[in-house]
Amino acid sequence: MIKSRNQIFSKIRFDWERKEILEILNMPLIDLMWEAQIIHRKFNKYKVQLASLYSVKTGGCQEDCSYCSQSIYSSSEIKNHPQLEVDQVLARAKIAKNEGAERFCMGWAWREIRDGKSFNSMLEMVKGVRDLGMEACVTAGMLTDDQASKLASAGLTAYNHNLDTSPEYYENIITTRTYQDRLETIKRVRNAGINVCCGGIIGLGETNGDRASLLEVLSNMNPHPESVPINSLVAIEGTGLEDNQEIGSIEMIRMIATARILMPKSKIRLSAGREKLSKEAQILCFQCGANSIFYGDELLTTSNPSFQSDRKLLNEVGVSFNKDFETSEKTLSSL
Ligand code: SAM
Ligand code: DTB
Ligand code: SF4
Repeated sequence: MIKSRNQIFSKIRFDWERKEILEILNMPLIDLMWEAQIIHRKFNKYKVQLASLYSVKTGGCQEDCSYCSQSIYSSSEIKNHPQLEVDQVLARAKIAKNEGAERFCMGWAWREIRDGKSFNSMLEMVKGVRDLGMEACVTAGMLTDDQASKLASAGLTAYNHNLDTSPEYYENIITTRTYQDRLETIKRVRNAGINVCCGGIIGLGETNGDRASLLEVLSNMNPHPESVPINSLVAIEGTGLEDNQEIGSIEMIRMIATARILMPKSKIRLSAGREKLSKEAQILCFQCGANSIFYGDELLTTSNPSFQSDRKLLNEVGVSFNKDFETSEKTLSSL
């Protein structure tokens, strides 16, 4: 039986059970949103963090993640490129900052980080982003303790490594790297003193039970990940999941609200798939706990709402966000 509201709200917990999570996920929507809102108002202000994403190394990845256009197993037509130069990445970070982004997230289509020239450049990028006064996040696959410690010394704010789905459903999606590998990577990041950014994707063909199971793993991490990206599948042509059925916006709202209840203080990031959500659905996500978005016209290989339309939306919603931007003369596509 689901616990009373007071029990749910009384403290931050790290012992959530799958059964109770599933009950929360399946609550009448109107009650679920109310519960999530109370928690959100209690633990957080209505401020949305704007995080811009940039693909520093695109395509040619050896992993077989079946949703991903950057995997060598996909036939997606994307613009592959080797690692970009440090200056080009920092120029882009500056533009993102001028547009109001507080965090700059850099992505590498790698299975794991390898020592050498590319890693040294990654460290320079992290330092450069921090020198701009922004938070820096990297997502580049698995890493060693030594690499994590070097990233921490360079000033890295957060490392993104998603679990993607439940332990049970995982092998239907990825076979080249185990769930345990992912958990160990996250532990290394945590041990190095870097904030953990870890979430997943809905729309992979998983059940509600799998969603509860993913949330169980995340919410039993102590401390909770500082950021929890909730992506909905962008079904990209050429990937193994290109024909997956689109998920309904209410499923996204349920996932966000449940994540907010389980992890009251984490940044719950309404991530990939926002282009498919109506303005109203996004507003409901903010209302029940989403307090971060990917901000900028591009994700990694797919598009995202424009800076302008997001600023308009956030102003309409009345949540606070970093308004300290100068609209850049330069367009991002000119880079
Ligand atoms: N290669 C690194 C890794 O896998 O950790 C970093 C980049 S990878 C693209 C980061 C995350 O983006 C994935 O773990 C997945 O959760 C998300 N992602 C990738 N493609 C996606 C898609 N088509 N739809 C939704 N989320 C996606
Ligand atoms: C995350 O959870 N979502 C972002 C980021 N972390 C790296 C990536 C979304 C990728 C969407 C598909 C694409 O653009 O290729
Ligand atoms: Fe590679 Fe990351 Fe894409 Fe998986 S999600 S194929 S690890 S880039």
